[in-house]
Amino acid sequence: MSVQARMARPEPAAQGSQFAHDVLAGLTARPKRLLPKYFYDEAGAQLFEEITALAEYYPTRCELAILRQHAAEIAALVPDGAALIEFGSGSSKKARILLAAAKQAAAYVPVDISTEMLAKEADELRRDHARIKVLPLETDFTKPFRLPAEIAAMPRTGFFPGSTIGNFEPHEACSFLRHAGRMLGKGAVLIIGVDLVKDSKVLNAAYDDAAGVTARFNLNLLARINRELDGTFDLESFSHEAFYNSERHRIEMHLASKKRQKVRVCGRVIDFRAGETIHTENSYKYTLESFGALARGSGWTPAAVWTDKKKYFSVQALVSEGE
Ligand code: AVJ
Repeated sequence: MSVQARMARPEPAAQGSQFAHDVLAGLTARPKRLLPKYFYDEAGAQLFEEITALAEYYPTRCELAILRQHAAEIAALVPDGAALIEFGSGSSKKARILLAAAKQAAAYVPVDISTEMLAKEADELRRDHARIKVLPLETDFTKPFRLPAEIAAMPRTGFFPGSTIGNFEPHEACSFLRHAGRMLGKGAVLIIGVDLVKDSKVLNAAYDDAAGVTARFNLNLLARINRELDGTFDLESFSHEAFYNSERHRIEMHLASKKRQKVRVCGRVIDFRAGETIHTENSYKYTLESFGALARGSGWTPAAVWTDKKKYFSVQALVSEGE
């Protein structure tokens, strides 16, 4: 690889230091917290794939069913010669459904922080969709970023599946939607997956599965800190907790310390009380009304909503109102 090519992408050390910075800030805050975007190292991405296949984890199955059933209708919202920009593309499995139906699309821009997955999927997509320019972007989409110059003249359609928006606090979701609106342009469509409020038994089971896969996914964050930041977490002395907070309409995931203990991370000592938790994730659930209000308050007009039969999950089309 040329020096220039290497300079163009973020150095692993730079990413590590952002990770180190965020982890130390989170573990020295009260209450302790870690950012859910750090779940997805290689092991974490693999565990998340396992989660999506669990009987209790309905979101992926519901969303795929909605996308397959309404692919033609959704694809019809993509303008001729458009670039489809996906926020947090992962395996691009859902984008494949859209791209197969949206023959008029000219480019696909998967945006993700997980490099290996991004390069591998891009190669496969190029093979499967020769007519489409695949332009992967390795960046943290939770922060404003620049689109590739190749799509400057193309109309844009946003794609944000998976209910990843549920990881944001409502005010963060609002600022994300505003940035996306500015980036995609006035009149642009955003296709977004939004998980819906439902019976708390269904929600609790989805995030605390019988086989313990979600527990391993949650605990992997500590294993990652051990691996990458010289951490000394004993995974056996932390337990996975997940519950629906009905007042705040969100699943909360925590890692609870089973005892009073000290842990070292990056040379710093972190004290835990018995029972003290690290808050690792929120997964907000919306009603069609509450998400409509969030969208309208963030510069978008709801244009269409598709749900599964049980109304567990929704795929929504929003249109950008522009500045
Ligand atoms: C990828 C953020 C949509 O909130 O359902 C799954 C992550 N966490 N099980 C979700 C997750 C625990 C997932 N999102």
